[in-house]
Amino acid sequence: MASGLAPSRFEAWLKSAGLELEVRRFPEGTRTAEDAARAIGCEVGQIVKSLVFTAGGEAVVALVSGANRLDLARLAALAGGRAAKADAEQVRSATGYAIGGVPPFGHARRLPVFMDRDLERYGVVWAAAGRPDSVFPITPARLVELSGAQVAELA
Ligand code: 5CA
Repeated sequence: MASGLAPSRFEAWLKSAGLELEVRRFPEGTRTAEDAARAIGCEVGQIVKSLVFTAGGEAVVALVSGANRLDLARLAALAGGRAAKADAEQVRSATGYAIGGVPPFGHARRLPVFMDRDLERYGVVWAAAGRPDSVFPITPARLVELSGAQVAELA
């Protein structure tokens, strides 16, 4: 838990799930991958973008390296249906979190998750922790395990 501050909803969820992941808050903000990398002092490629799309009428999550642009056609092929970016309201209803703070797991509903294989290049990556000023470090292997992600070429 971030020191001196009440735990966020995502931190409370981590605790209830028995997961000991360290959430770090950066007052300067971690809203975008670039913001997060600057605040943390890591490579932008180490930032996990948790992007929500609809494919075949269903919400899906793509965990993409901050250095990459997602290839919609690749995601569509994996998810089985035409893929389109979810709007802010769809993101909130599917994940329970607002754009800029969407975590890679712990969503409001169980969603299919796909992970960019380029994230596996790093020993540690950083993902959003429910708020636009909060992130947590995790190994790619643990990220796959906890999100149930299918690892794929997404860039
Ligand atoms: N906290 C950071 C780093 S972990 C973060 O959440 N980055 S992110 O990339 O996962 O979330 C921002 C993404 O939300 C943008 O890359 C963009 O794809 C998406 N986004 C931003 N504005 C909108 C919008 N109005 N509608 C739909 N998606 C949006």
